[in-house]
Amino acid sequence: MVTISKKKFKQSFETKMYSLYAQPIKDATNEQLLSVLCCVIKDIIAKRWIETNIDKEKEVYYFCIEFLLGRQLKSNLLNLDIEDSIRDGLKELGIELDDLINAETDPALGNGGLGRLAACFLDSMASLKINGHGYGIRYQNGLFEQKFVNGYQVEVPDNWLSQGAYFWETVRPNKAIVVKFEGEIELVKDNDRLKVKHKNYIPVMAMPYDIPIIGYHNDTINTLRLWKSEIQSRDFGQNTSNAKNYSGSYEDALAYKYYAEEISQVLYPNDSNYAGRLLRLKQEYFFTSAGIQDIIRKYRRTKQDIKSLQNKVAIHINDTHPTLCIPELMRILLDEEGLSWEEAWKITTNTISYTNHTIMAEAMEKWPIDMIKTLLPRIYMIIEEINRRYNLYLDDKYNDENKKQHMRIINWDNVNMANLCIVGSHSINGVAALHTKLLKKEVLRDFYEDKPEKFNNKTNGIAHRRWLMSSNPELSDLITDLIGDKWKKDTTRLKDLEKYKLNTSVLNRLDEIKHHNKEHLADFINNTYNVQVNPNSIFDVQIKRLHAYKRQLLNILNILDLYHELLENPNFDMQPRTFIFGAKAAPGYYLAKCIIKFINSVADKINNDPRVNEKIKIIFVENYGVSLAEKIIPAANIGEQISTTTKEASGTSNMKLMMNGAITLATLDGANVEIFEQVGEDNIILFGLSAQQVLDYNKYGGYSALDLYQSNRRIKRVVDDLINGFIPNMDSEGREIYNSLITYNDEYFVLRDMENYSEAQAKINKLYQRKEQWNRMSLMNIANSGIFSTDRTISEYAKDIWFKGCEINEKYIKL
Ligand code: T68
Repeated sequence: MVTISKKKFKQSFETKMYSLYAQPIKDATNEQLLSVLCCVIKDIIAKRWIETNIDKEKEVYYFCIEFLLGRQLKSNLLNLDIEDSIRDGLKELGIELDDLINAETDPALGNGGLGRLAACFLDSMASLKINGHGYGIRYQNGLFEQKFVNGYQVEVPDNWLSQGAYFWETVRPNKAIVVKFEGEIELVKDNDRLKVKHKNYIPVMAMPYDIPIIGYHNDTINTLRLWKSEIQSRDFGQNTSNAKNYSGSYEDALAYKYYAEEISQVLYPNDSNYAGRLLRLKQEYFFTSAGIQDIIRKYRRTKQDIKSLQNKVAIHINDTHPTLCIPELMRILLDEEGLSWEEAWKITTNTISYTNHTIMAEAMEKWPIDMIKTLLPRIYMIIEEINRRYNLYLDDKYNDENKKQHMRIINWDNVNMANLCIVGSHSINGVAALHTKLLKKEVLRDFYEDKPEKFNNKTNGIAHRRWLMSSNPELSDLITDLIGDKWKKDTTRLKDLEKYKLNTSVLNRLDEIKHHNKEHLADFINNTYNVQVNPNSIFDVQIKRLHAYKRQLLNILNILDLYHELLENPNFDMQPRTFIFGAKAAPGYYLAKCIIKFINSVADKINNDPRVNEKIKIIFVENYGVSLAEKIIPAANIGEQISTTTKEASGTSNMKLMMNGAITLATLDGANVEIFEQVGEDNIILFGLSAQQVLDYNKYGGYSALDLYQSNRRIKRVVDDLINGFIPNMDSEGREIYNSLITYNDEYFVLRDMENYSEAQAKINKLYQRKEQWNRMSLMNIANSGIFSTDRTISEYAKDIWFKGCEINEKYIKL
């Protein structure tokens, strides 16, 4: 553990300010002050960062195409336990720490749940002293910035590097790696072996930018290594003699520069959807090849036998985007290490493990053969051989052609990436119990029946340090006052809070804290959007990507219904509510954008209608991301988790909200099922179709949205509002949504679940009026949220997957 005295800190700060900017502190901007502070912190941790990198034990490499880190300063100070001395030291220098915390950019290098999960995993790996590092892409432009113009989503490029640099990163040109694209493969005879020669390829330089990942109150500092693509302008001792000659004309040189730099230019703004574009495939190979080459280079320096790789290295593929780790590792073992196919395959499959994050068909990556063949000729040869051998296995074992076709890695002129992952890894996991069950029973049934021992569940989690300790300090302090601070390292101890469930003063204190957080959020909303919200109203929150299956539409249609009820009956019993939405839609996802416009238009109408706006307010925050989530979640009374059952693999905002004392309003989907199991039926509000009902409807039909619309007055009333001008300026968007519900028979069962949802909302209305009971439910949620820390998730990955069968596994079994 580091310590730094206030005096020493102030000296270092001043010295750094002079050496970096040659100016007195009083002249510096907040950005400059922040950069100086980051440098001072990096100096403090440098020695330990180096020491963590001297490998002693098996290391984990977590490959993910997105890392949604959020701001780092506050969480680094928390983990290093130096916030107080730094805050005081800065104050004496005339600087407010909070100003610097807010001056930090929020790197949006991810879309949503998947990228944020990866960031929470890094935090927990470091905090559990696992040598676990992340590999990803340093996108020049992260996820677009969302603006609303007349209620429409407009995307503005994100420029997170506008300050010139990201203060936490360290670039390491001496660790750059060449990644080879295109060209031709020649097999040359070398004695009695065939050697692979890759000719006329396009070399792209992968430049590593390292971000330290600091463990909580321990000495571990891991690394998130993000690669930036560049032209290969310098020789870093890597043999590129067979590269294509691109230095002919000026045009050629420019075209090459464009080719290389484009790769890490921008994050694809899709979630739960397959991009299918050549540039995306380039990104996937770019970071997997750089990462695998980096791992092998480091391993070679240990001078250990390559056949023992699996004892020292675990490689985790987060979703299918890093699938090419499999053929890339094979390529190195075969072509560079000279191993036989069988040896290489054994090492590869024993080293690699894979997590699936979705069962939705549109998210499943399938790359056309021709695309892979042209872009990655050697990699394609290896995939073809993996497929050929796997087909022999299938033909030997099964007769059912249909089944075999479904399991093949190459089918219908595509490479099926999930199939390649399943065949090439020793472990396949889903991200919540229900999701894993659906993988085994439905989507991946054939694979599961073939090799059941490979499949396992790892229910997601959240980093409680960021999502409770750092973002809700008042609640965190109350918990510590009540049960001591052991919960910070072992969140299952939160359970001890249950003994206060009948203690009125504790319940009141909880309520006060929630109220403070609501006041803070109300101030923020007032200052930012110029809308007054009432902190005494119920704060009802739905924050997640905008997707039809997540059913923001169900939420807003129910609000419209309440609006009608209030207009018809002004004495309608209703606790005032503030409905808070935060969501970005993929730029090409038209229906999702129509829903955004619809929510904004309904908000506009209701918020400006004095007949009801004491009772209902709707706030759609612009540009939802990690920093906004940190403000909203501590203030929430209700967390809306209302996806169509079977569609949400896990969800993670459900866990963040419950841990902050919100009551979950949910379908029994994803990890909601496990939240329900933890808190019991008295402390969660459930509604909607069961998983089996959804599966049955999908299989056998039997649902008619039109019938429901025609027979249910209230449903008809809100659906008609989409097209009858009741909500102004919604002509084409309203029609689009209407068609999705009626013409296309409501694929996500919005109308089917509507009545039940509205009953659940009415139940909440009643419950909230019994304040003590509500506060008790809130306490029970906090007390039972412990298992949703990523510390639990990561210790399960450690003992069941990464360190299974290893000596050091002992250490993780005890966690
Ligand atoms: C999410 N997936 C799941 N995908 O939807 C969510 N997809 O249920 C789960 O909790 C979370 O993963 C973590 O397991 C995503 O967030 C993406 O963001 C994504 C990005 C690129 C391509 C496809």
